[in-house]
Amino acid sequence: MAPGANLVGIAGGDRLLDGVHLRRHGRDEQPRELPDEGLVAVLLQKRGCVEGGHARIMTDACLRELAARISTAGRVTVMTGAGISAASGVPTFRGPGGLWRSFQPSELATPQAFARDTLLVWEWYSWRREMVVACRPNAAHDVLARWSRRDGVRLITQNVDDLHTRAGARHVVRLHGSLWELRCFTGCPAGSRPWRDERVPLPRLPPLCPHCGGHARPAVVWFGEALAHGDLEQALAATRCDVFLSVGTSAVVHPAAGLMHEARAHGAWTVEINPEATEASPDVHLTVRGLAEEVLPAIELAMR
Ligand code: BV8
Repeated sequence: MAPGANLVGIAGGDRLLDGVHLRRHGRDEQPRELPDEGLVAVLLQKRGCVEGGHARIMTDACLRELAARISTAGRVTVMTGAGISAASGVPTFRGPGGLWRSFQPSELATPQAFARDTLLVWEWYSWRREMVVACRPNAAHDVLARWSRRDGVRLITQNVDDLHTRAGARHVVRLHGSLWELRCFTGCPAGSRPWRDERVPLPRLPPLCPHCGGHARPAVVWFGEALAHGDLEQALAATRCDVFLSVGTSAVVHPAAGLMHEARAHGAWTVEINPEATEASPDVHLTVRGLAEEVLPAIELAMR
């Protein structure tokens, strides 16, 4: 790779994300083949040590530094969004073919939309269940499942696909609920506790509450609805950490998008892993422009 060339590369072949001059302090840094991992070239923008937007390729040294910070930290919190499930085949919300592309969130993911057209909303959730049931956790889910077994590691997700849990992750805080759980829409006492129903397709749409016979709804958090108190409490407690990793989220939806800022305010070193810039990019200490399913295994490898 010629010095000065524009590069943005990610393992598994180069893909031009954005052109960045490679020269830094006059020294060129070249990526090195990692055994069986192909070329891992992660563009690293390190706040405060990059001049004029110059970036450098994540060399082994940088990867090891990032890995060292994570392995030596007593408390590591990871928050994930739809991007972590992209490699599993689950469409993101705002990306190409994204869930929100053809529908406005407010059109479907709100209690008003459900009351207005219950069947339409259930057809949408049923479609998402049919899509997700055919997906498998990917390498990024697997790395976080292993990390979740370590003391001091907290895993928070905005995703409702339960792929973290299917990968074997422990203590996952599911901020926005689960596609695989239902609860009573009319709010009958017995039906207010979510029950799991993984049948695909559901025998009847809209499904009914087994307690009162009223309509059942997906046990997800819709826009305009409060997060479950316990989940938000756990998430806020997890912002008291040494390293906060934000993986695969556009950082647009609140209160989830506020957690990174909370963590930074508590003194955490904050890292974003995302192939694209997000609302959070200007505020994190470290941005790794890469795909979760490539970057997380590379970090884990460097932690060995
Ligand atoms: C509430 C469940 C109040 C349902 C979801 C402050 C400021 C502005 C607005 C608000 C605010 N506070 C509240 C609001 C309103 C609203 C909100 O945030 N609106 C946004 C749109 C501006 N928030 C709410 O309504 C929340 N509730 O505030 O209640 C309240 C309080 C008390 C009492 C009563 C009421 C509830 C929000 C939860 C909504 N439910 N999901 C369902 O899924 O059907 S949100 C849903 O969308 C997801 O769960 C997720 O949170 C969000 C999508 O975001 P991402 O996951 O980040 O996905 P996205 O596609 O955007 O980005 C993917 C990223 O991955 C991209 O950056 C891409 O580059 C990257 N990527 C792609 N491939 C990869 C990758 N990264 C790594 N590797 C790859 N391979």
